[in-house]
Amino acid sequence: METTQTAPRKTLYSAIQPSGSITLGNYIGALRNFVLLAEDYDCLFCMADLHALTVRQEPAALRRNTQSLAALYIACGIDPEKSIVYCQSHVPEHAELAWILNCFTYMGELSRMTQFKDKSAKHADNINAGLFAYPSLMAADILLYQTNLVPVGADQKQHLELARDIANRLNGLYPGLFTVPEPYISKTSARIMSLSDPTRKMSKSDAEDSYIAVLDTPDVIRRKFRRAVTDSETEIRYDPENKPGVSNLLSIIAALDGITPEEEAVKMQGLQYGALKEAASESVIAVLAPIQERYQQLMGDKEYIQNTLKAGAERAHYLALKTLRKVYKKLGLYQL
Ligand code: ATP
Ligand code: LTN
Repeated sequence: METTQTAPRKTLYSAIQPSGSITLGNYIGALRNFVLLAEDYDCLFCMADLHALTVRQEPAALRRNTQSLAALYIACGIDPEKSIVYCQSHVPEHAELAWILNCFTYMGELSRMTQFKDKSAKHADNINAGLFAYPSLMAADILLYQTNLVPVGADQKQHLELARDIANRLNGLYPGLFTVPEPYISKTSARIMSLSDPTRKMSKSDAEDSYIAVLDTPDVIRRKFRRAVTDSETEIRYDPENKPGVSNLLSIIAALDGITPEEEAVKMQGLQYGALKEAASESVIAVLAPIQERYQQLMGDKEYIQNTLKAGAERAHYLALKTLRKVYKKLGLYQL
């Protein structure tokens, strides 16, 4: 008789901060890929609300953004029965392990992080210890679930490297404690740039006109693209160095078409910039329409969202507690 043995699936972990309206950059760079990854891996998708607190948040907005992000995860196609969708603050082990990891992370390492430098410059009046220790909380997120793979954008690579260093350091002292996570670099992940300054990445905590929100109406999307910064030439060419605005529009359309920006440039050759912007608007509107429809349905059923997050937190808590107990024991914390 034939026996079929299936290898255990690898664990994949990712998170998004509910720090504002989810942007087209978050969708193309993160959310969209999560759906495909969920087919091959055991996935946890987290709403990193504790991370969001490293920048001042308005309480009502933070609550609303967290609920909205949960609905968006599901509206984008993540199945919460298969993947674990949950909120970071609902699983207390994150903060507990973060403390432990803080005791094994050096000031020098944390001060080298470019996100810390960028965000300190942006929020000079609030350079708090949480912003500094952001990477050790992120390492805790990842290591709690003995994660194998972490899909990250270029902006998060340095943090993941640090998480690996911390895991290796602790494994050196206490063998077998953590799985050392690998970065998962998607072949199709594009970095989407700001519409008002295409040399900077599109970010949900910047001015509203600089980003397309996944929940923007078609009119707003058209208006934002019409105002997008391009250049004074007329030629459509993919050249991020010299033509960042036009290249960004090409990257957006290409990412949604599933081709390279260079191929997209060939398709769009001869068009005027106005027509290119219109093509970008229509592609984005078409992709977002079904997501927005599903989102509205989900937001109409708050009980479903709540129950889903409750079930997600329970599943996450079970796994997280297992790792935390092991850590406490190996480190010599007195167990009752
Ligand atoms: P904030 O502006 O609040 O710092 P953000 O918009 O940069 O947030 P994050 O919550 O830090 O978003 O990131 C969530 C995910 O989206 C990460 O995987 C990140 O790599 C990805 N991402 C964010 N912005 C972009 C972008 N412009 N292009 C592609 N991917 C992006
Ligand atoms: N810092 C991440 C969000 C995040 C994360 C994580 C990503 C928090 N915890 C764990 C991957 C794994 C960001 O994208 N800004």
